[in-house]
Amino acid sequence: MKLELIKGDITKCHTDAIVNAANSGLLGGGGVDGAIHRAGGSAILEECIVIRDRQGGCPAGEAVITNAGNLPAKRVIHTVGPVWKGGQQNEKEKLHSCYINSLQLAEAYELESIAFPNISTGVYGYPKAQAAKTAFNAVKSYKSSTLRKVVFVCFDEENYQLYKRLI
Ligand code: AR6
Repeated sequence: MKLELIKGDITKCHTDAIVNAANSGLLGGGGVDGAIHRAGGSAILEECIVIRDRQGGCPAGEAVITNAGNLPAKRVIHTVGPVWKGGQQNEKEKLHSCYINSLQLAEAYELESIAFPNISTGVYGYPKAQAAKTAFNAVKSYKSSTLRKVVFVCFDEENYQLYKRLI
């Protein structure tokens, strides 16, 4: 699996899947979630509603997959990061699971490339350096036979510099 780093807007990515940092309600929100639903259009939300009706939302650390509406990607994987509460509430394990479960879903759908935002490092307040290490370690340790490329998409300069050092 090739690892890439870019600075920019994940809605512009042409990878097979892009990952959304969603909330457990799955009905959209601010940050990258808002950007994805705005750019992708209502088809994504419609599928989120179906999933929500079926399983009642998505707990932190887990992931679900939908169409990608008008986005250049083929699929959106919605994962729910942990809210940072000081580090004693299994935040690290949950964040690690976000990456692993998203990769597993991409593999189950035979996707070859996936782009991740810096999950939990916005509204959810996860310290960026710690989140970057967890994200990087999770992806690095993942062995896949179908996935060829993983892209880390950093929106802000601080995250970009942190990932640059790791990669
Ligand atoms: N492309 C890539 N990354 C982005 C973009 C974008 N277009 N926009 C923001 N980011 P956040 P969270 C980065 O707050 O912390 C939502 O309301 C941003 O700089 O989007 O997991 C959800 O509905 C940051 O580094 O997600 C949830 O309620 C990273 O994306 C809640 O926020 C994550 O910031 C989730 O909080």
